[in-house]
Amino acid sequence: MSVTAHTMETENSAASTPSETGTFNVTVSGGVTPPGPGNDTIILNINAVRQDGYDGEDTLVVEENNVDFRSLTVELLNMEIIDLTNNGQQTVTLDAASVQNMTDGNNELTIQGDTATDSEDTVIASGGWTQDADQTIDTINYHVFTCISGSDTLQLNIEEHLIYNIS
Ligand SMILES: [Ca+2]
Ligand SMILES: [Ca+2]
Ligand SMILES: [Ca+2]
Repeated sequence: MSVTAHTMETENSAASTPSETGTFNVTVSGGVTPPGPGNDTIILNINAVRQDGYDGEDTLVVEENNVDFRSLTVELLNMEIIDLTNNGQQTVTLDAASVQNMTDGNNELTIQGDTATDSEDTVIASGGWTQDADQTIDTINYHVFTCISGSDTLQLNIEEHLIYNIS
């Protein structure tokens, strides 16, 4: 990044020529590109007011051991994937409303995680889900559950070998 500074006359707003030289400290907030229209990876911040993935296939990384999405205060929007990979054995709890709220108009949420024996992550979902035929997405096999919510059909894809308790 190149930064050029000029002194400025307050009387007539004339900028100095040449520009001043010196040392500048420029802080770019967090050093992280904010989410936008592309495919973003976003770390869940349960203390945030809102985390929005916007367009694109956005991955919400969960680092906590146990997250109940039904009671989070952070408003999650336009997320497509919850990633439980790494961070040990984790459990996430969802219901129909939390899936509907955190996804975009497609109402489809995919959950990926650790599948090795003794380190499986767990997904708990309530709200009246029905299991459909498994689907393979990008060579990974998923158990597929759907739920009717008003005029919308929600879809939950859970990576094979995760522990799940869906009702
Ligand atoms: Ca998105
Ligand atoms: Ca995005
Ligand atoms: Ca994990």
